[in-house]
Parts: sequence; structure tokens; C-alpha cells
Amino acid sequence: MLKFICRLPFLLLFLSAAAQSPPTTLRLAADRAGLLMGTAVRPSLFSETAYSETLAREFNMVEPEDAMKWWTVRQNQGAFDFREGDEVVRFAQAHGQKVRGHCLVWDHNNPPWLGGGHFTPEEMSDLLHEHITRVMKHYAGHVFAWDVVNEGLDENGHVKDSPWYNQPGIGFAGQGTEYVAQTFRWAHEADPKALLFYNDNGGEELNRKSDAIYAMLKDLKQRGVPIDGVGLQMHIFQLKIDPAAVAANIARLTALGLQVHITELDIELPLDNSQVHPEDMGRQAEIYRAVVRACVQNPGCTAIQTWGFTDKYSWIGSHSHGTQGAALPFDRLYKPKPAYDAMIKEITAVRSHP
Ligand code: 9MR
Repeated sequence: MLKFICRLPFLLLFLSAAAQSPPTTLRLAADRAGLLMGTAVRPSLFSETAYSETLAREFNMVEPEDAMKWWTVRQNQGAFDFREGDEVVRFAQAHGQKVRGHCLVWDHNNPPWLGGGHFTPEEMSDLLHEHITRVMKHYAGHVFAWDVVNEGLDENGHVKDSPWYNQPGIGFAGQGTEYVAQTFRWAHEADPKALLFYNDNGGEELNRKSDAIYAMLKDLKQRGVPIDGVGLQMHIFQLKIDPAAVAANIARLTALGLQVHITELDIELPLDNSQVHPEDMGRQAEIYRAVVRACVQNPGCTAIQTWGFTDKYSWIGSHSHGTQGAALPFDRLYKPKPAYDAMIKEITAVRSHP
């Protein structure tokens, strides 16, 4: 007993050192900081061991990159196909991860049968109402937050032409963001417990688009439309971003009582014969660090999500015809890049609860 008491101070010292030792994964750092750290996923890749091991080890949240979009769920008008989305939910459940849903209303990636103006606004309204209701009820209790409307505004802040707004729309053509309000009301009815987000790109800093997003969200909140948060996509091109402006934008959005999620973070690098310029890796890491800081220093910014996690699988390659790439925190062999360490350090430095 005496021996044990004598050793107690050393034991306590050892335990407190262990508690404060730097986190060894992104997921550990995020868990300790009370932060959601997520990534977009493709269920067809779960069978690749390195993919699923890295995903399970490094992230506490997943979002289907494409598996819950209209295109996937509604190949045929008469049937809902939840198989791919369900695979994402099963993976998340097996690994203790949260699922973010994406997306219910978008002008892109709708099935061909929906386009072509064959439907009247009344029919479009019924189709969208049914879609939101069926999909959200199917995933109620499994998907904690949804991007209800994705990319509804153009770069000047005007409401985008879309099948849901005015082509032919769901009955609110010419009435600005009223169709957005309607979809959030339907979403809230379908799953009152889910957090409902507006998600967009190009409005991360302070500019015409972010001013318009801010004005729209303020108006929706004032009118009692059920909306909980805003997703800042954060696809960063040409290594250009002003972190102070991002922080200021996050501050004004959270001041409305909204949560902010960084939803689609990636930082593309120019490729020269498929090779990255070595100095760009460091620049990329610094930008990852600055974006993470802009989020975690504000308690209302509750999630950071990268758009994929390995350079092996990213939308950037095909989108840029191979001229850009290497945008994510893990390389093509799943080796962590400088961006990975920078994120862990920043999360730990700003918001750590050991
Ligand atoms: O990364 C996604 C790609 O696999 C799809 O082909 C594409 C069209 O559905 O969408 C990409 O993801 C987009 C996201 O859904 C919304 N914001 C922009 C993303 C990159 O284009």
C-alpha cells in the first residue's frame, strides 16, 4: 500500500501527460475539440481496404458525395432507390460516424425524366414535396443534417434559373427566394429533428454572393422559416483565399443564430505532367491551416468536411481535365500530406479540451 502511495504522483504525472499528448489522428483531434470532421464518400470504394481504413480512422462524419442526389435516388420516376445511401449509413454506423445528407434541391444532377419541361409547376411542386418527404423520412434518425437547397444563387447573388425556381418551378417563379422557404418548410415537416442547411460555393469570403446569401438567410430567419445552418463549400482555386474575410463572414452568419459547416473543402494544385510543384504542398498546408483556424476559432462553426480525402479519388481531376489535382489531405497512396498535420495542429491549438 505504502509503495502504491509513493508511486501515485508518478502515475498521475504519467496519466496527465498521456491525456495531453498530441492527437495522432484527425479524428482524435476533432473528438477532443468537440468538432465534426467529415469527408465526402463514395460507397463503391468501401471495399478498398486502404480507403475504408483511412476513412474510419480519420473522420467522425461522412457525407455521400453523390449517393443521395436525385440522380442516384430517382433514376425512375416511380421508384426510390436508397441502396447506395443506405451503404453510407451502414458504414457510418459500423464506425461511430455521423451522416450529413446532400442534397435535396439542386439545379444539377437531376434525372433526365425530370427535365424537358414536361411537368406543370403544380406537378413539380408535388414531385419535390414527395421527394423531400420520402427521402428524409427514410433517413430520419440516421442523417442528422441535410443540405436542403444546394447552390441556389449565382455569383452576383441572384436566384439561379432552375427546374425548382422558374423552369417551370414549383409555383414561385419570379418570387425570389420564396421557393427556398417552401422547401425548408417541407423538410422540417418530414424530419423535425434534422438540422437543415443552405449550402453554396463562392460565398465564403465577403463579396456580392456572400452578401446575398447573408441577406437571404437573415430574411428566412426573421420570417420563421425553419433553417439551422449554412454550408460554406470552400473549393479553393489557384491557392487564393482571404482567411480574414472567411472569419468575418462566419462571424456574421453565426450572429444570425445559424451554425456554419465547412462542407466541401479542397485546395487544388496545378499539375505539371501529373506532378505537383514541391513548394505548393507547403502553401496548400498553410491554407488548410488558415481555413481550419477561421472555423474553429468561432464556436458556431461546428463542422469541417473535405470533399473526399485521398488524391486518388477527387472530382478535381476530371473536372480540370488533369491540369489540377492533389487537392486533398492524403496522397494517392493514402499517405498524409503536410495539410494533414497542419489541420491537426490547428484544431488542437485553437480548440482543445483534453
Ligand atoms: O464531386 C461530385 C461529383 O462526383 C459529381 O459528378 C458532381 C455532380 O453531381 O458533383 C460533385 O460534387 C459537387 C457537390 O455535389 C456540390 N458542390 C460542388 C461539388 C463539386 O462539383
